Amino acid sequence: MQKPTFYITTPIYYPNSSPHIGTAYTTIAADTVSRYKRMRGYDVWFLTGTDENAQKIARTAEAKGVPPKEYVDEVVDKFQQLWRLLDISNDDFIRTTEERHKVVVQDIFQRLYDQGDIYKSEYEGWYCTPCETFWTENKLNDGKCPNPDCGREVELLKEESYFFKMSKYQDQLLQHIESHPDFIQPVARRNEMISFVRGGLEDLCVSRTTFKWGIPVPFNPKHVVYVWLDALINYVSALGWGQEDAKFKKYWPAVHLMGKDIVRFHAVIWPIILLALGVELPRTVYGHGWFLSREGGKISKSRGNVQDAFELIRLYGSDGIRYFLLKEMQAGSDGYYSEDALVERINSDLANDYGNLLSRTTAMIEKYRQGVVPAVVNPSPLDAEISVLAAAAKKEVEDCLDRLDFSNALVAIWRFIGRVNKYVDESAPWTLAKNPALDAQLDTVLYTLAEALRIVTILCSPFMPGVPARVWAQLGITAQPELHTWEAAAWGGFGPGVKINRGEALFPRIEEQKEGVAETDKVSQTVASPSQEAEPSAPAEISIEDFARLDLRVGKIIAAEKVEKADKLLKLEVELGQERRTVVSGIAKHYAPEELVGKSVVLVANLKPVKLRGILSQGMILAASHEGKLEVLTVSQDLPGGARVK
Ligand code: ME8
Repeated sequence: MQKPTFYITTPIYYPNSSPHIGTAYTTIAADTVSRYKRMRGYDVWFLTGTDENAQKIARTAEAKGVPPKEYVDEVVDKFQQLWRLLDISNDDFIRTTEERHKVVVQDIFQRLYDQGDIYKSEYEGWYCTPCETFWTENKLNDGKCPNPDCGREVELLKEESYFFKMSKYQDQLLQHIESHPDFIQPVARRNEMISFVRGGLEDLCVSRTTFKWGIPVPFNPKHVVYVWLDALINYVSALGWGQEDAKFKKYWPAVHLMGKDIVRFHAVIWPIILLALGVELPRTVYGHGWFLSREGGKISKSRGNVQDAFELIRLYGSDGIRYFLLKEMQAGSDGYYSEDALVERINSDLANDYGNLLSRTTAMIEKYRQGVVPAVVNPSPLDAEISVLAAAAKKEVEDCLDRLDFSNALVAIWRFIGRVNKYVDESAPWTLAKNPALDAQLDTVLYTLAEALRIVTILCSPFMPGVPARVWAQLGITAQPELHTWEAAAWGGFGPGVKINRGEALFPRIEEQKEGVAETDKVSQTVASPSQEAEPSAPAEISIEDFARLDLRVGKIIAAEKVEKADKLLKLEVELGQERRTVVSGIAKHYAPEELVGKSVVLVANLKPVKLRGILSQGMILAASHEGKLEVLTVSQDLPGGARVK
């Protein structure tokens, strides 16, 4: 039987600066739906890409003194790298500088012109280059861009332009919006759009003549196509519309996901282009809220409040970031981003609630049943309740994801996890284990825990794709993919007799040092501290296996600086082969930062990360100390960063 199809898109982002948490949110959200739909048996097409023919890109490139294409190639590469690091499973990545896109844009422009929907006239009015938007005088706010997130200077344009007859299709669009309640979501955006269209549409200027960067109008190459007309077409050009269009026939219509800032383009201009072409309208235009910073304001490059997304992934991992963003943005509202809130969520929801449930469960199965999942003999009403709640959680996740409500889907999963953690305490397996007469009861509890974890992990997999494989390994079911599918998230799938493999913490806690801890204590976490020099009482003997648990590596110090308001601490950037780490080290009294740069030191690379003065320190460099002197251990420059020290 043919699978049902599902086509989902993100906006194509402007590659005028590196991607950030805000841009990552939409892509992660689209990825989560894609993964979920695939698990539900859909044939999914997930498209993302970059919007390259913007005037602002030409200007940025010019300011940098590089040709625009060269400039975008470099930034697009960053987008693609970031999506890989975030486990984004897009099926295609369209760049509007590609030939396959250009031919469709030109074809559509020509068709609209030939049928009289595009006409030549003159544009006189204002233009906001950062927003790539035309504004009439009466819309301006104190002579500036009226977009509440922009407010920047606008430029006066007076040039020959082609116009698109938006007004002609206004009533048809309104009728469509009103008769299709799912077309624009959530409902607040739908209402905004209805009143916007009712207010009357003006014809749209769709070409520019004052610069060359862009797609030439096919019948008048003095003009380039207006970047928004060009950009919106990506959703069909990527499917080969009007060309080899089997893909278009298969997947169209789309679900378009985006931030609320650009709903108007997708819910008004884009459908009118499609109406004019006689193409079916998108299934849904969904406008989510913005990520705001705690200090206020949308997270955006222009506000200078973005954090390097690569750095965040390196520190906290893709799954933690995905979880945080999806949980924090409630459907229909804005979300707040702060690094402290991110760490808090990772520690409480992921490390404590989920990770701890796995480690408790595997520890007890190991301790009480030699690592073998027991069979259920006689479930109690409490066990039965857990199985009913698992089914309810699954249903709720499905309902939420069907309406793109990621946050509440996660709330439903975590409500279930919370209940299971409480069940452990209520059923007190450690007490049952003391009484052989209660063996069967203990078996049931242990089985219930393993099964609950299996189901939780299936439900989490669209949100955090890096997690399941690690849980399957610990539960001993890696080689049973039939137990990982969405349908398999039904109670009782876990066969008894499976041997588990207890492993590392699923989400290591990120330690934040509390204020008030003596500086020396902090320092002792990162380097042998001179203040702790007194010969320790002879350390206990360790085995070679114990020693092998240390991951010692050569690290090249590539940057060093003082940590503000901490006279003993230096912040070091250390290179370990492909990887870079930040290490906070208590050696500021012994080394000036510049003395360290270029040294190859020895790093304990698998030390649990710890936050010092708000900086996450990932490892400890070794140093020897004696009578107030301290020297970091160095190795010769011939050894590459990352080399093992044994
Ligand atoms: O608008 N919170 O590209 P863009 C949430 N090229 N989402 C955010 C965000 C934030 N703080 N900041 C950005 C464009 N986004 C056009 C699109 S589509 C045919 C052309 C996300 O690079 C959100 O999805 O400015 C927003 O709509 C998009 O990035 C804007 O990306």
